[in-house]
Amino acid sequence: MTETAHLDTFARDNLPPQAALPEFIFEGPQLQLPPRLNVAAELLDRWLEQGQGERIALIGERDGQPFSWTYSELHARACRIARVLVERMGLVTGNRVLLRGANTPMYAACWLGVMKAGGIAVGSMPLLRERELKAIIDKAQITHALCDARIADALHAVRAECPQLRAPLLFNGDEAAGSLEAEMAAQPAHFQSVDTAADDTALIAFTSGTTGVPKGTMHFHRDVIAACRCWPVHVLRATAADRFFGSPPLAFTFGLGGLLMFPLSVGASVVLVERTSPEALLPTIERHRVSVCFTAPTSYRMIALALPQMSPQPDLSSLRKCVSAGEALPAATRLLWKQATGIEIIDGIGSTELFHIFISADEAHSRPGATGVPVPGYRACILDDEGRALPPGQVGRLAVKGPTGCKYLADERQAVYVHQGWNLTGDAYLVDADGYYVYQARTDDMIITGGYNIAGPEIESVLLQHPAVAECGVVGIPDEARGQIAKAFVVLKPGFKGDDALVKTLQDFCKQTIAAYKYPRAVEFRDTLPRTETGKLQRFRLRQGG
Ligand code: 3UK
Repeated sequence: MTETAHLDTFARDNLPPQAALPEFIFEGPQLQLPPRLNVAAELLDRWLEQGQGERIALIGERDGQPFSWTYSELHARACRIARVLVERMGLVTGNRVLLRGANTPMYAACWLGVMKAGGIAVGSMPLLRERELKAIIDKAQITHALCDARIADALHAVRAECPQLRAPLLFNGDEAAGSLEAEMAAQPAHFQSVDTAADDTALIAFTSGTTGVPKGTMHFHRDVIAACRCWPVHVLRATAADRFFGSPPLAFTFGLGGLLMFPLSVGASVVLVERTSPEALLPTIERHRVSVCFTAPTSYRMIALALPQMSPQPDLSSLRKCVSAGEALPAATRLLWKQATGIEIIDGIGSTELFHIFISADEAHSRPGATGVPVPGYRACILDDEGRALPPGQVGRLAVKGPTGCKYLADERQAVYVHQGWNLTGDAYLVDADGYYVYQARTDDMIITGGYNIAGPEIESVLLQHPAVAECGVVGIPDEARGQIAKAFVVLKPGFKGDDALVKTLQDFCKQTIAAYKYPRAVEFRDTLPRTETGKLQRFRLRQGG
């Protein structure tokens, strides 16, 4: 390890012990990184030094009116925020700064300001309530907070119980005295980015874990830069002329990479607006001539189903790349999107622990039903329960290593994610004869029925091909005779009636397409399915019947 630039050594003190870390590999000239590195210097300051400051960096909307900031303007704001943090809020390097807000240019400026000042950014999902917020503040020992004024309630409510947390500054509000913007106006617009070590922690991202205490994943400055040089360079291949947009929150590493780090790394522009529901995506793509879109599979499906009925048809001629991650992309959804827009989706599996996508395929190499192949820079294999590599065609645990990897903040569960140098993502996969990785299910979501293993998503991908099905989720529920049976929760398209006859039709449809033992023995119709803020189906809630 190089000498830390952090005066506050909390992050370094709470890294997993050396023996519990995954193996890191840095293959190829792109991944030979210098010992001192600052994300903001690399992704922001560099463009000004190269005379590119007048390019558009961020586009936002306020009261329905679009506005944009150039790289110079974004830089000036990040510098002022860094100054406010250091001079007005007493930040020392290595302090943790909570960031709260939906996707807006100010949130992005705050994130970059924290990097410049050598702080550690801790994003938090906007919808978190008091209890969840307090768990994060306690776990990461957060000292500072910058919060969107419109969602400050939960933070205010927990402040009294968080002794180390200083008074937060609020942004995107009325900009009155005491707001972050008012404080910024009183500071000069230059701030030399702190000369952080490549292995100083830049951010702590909390997993959207469904049970227990949330896990904080630590990422160094070098992790972010390494991620920018793997998937974006080899698979996405965007250019400075691209305009990015999508739904994942910047508090989620899928969004932080896809909608901030990756576009800045190529000098492109990003649209950061708050409304990112499926209905809101198309108008924004049209209005801002978006060329690269990031969202979850369910969002692509809902848009593709709605598109043919729209009149007039939206102008999507600017769109050229569509990225899907967060959960498996069913073949039926890939096909629907292609039919609706002509675009082949770029699927990729990533995780909070590895920062971003590590298995993927570009639009020319995609295969329906498969995620793709390891992204250059990463290696992957399939292991059995004893940690032995499995041959092609056999289902086992997905294991990955590369320049990034799991580093939980003071957490015993490090030993669950990392085994013998490999990151175990918790996914059951197989590799086909051509080396493509095919998702099966989360390892703890495999359904075991009458001695057979069934992956819920396989049944889902069949049901999604039926004309009556809008959305569905298949989970195992307890059954006296078989241990478990597969139960399908189905949302129907408008005009279809969920009756016994349709249950039978759907079951027969499954039996015709996949092995008969896999058909869902129970089918229930629902108006909606439970999903997380990032579009993931909450299977545990379906299993609980809720
Ligand atoms: C699942 C996928 C099949 C898989 C993420 C891109 O989702 C992200 O991070 P999380 O920590 O969840 C990780 C888990 O989600 N998953 C994600 N993408 C796919 N399963 N196909 C996919 N394409 O179970 C994985 O282990 O919330 C995704 C970039 C950054 C991210 N943090």
